[in-house]
Amino acid sequence: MGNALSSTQIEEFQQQGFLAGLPVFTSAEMATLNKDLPNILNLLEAGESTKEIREWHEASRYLFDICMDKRILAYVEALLGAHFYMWASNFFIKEPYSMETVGWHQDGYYWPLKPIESATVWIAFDEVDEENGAMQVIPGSHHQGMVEHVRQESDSVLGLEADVSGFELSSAINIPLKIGSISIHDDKLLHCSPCNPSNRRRAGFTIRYSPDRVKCDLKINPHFRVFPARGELFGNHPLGKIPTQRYGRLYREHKSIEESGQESEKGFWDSKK
Ligand SMILES: O=C(O)CCC(=O)C(=O)O
Repeated sequence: MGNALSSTQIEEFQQQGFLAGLPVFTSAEMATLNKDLPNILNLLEAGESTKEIREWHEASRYLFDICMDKRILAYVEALLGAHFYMWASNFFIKEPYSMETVGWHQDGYYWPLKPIESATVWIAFDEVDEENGAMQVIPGSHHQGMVEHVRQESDSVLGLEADVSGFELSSAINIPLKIGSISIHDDKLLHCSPCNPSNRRRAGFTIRYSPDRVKCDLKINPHFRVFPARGELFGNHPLGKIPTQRYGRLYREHKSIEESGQESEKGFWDSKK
């Protein structure tokens, strides 16, 4: 099949570590997705936040179909190659006036995956801009490899944040997105997002994809399940089951390296650098 991205766009991704503003869902499709979203949000129980909506594509066809949208997979194929799988998804929803932030981090630091060669698609469920807490990135930072992450006291929803002292933060840029469009970022790219002081919601849905050669340490994350996206998988990964119900949820302890308690196992972190 034809390449969904031009060679200039592929080169830009390799040099900058991200691409932004790629169109996917029409405004009519987004209207339907947003109309149906409460069916997912209503599955949260008292005291749970939208951060809990992780890997629910395994239980909800509504989310699974978004993750496997052919237009998205075509973009990802152009960047990750012919053989890759989808394995994670979650919402980053900042309600109006939310003070929550996402601290500087590299996704690859959190995941028990090697080699560090995965990509994240961020779908704008709303118009996203500087005013309502768009994601920020340091272009080209993925070339520096993995940086140390440390525990910080802050409003960040993440426990660990990257030590960005070696980076020029003034070079960070915002990633505004039109509703229904996506950005794609490399798992070594430094990124973050500020709070949302505006009166508009800022909702993004992220999906993580990895080339077949990327393997998960199942001792750290025994819940890891992959869904073949394009090409063939030879990596002997545990396969997920396509959900049959339209709206469903998981009750599951999350297992990033940090959440699994492996943070104290310096060996794993060091071997990721
Ligand atoms: O949406 C955000 O604010 C942060 C997203 C993020 O950190 C990610 O997609 O890895």
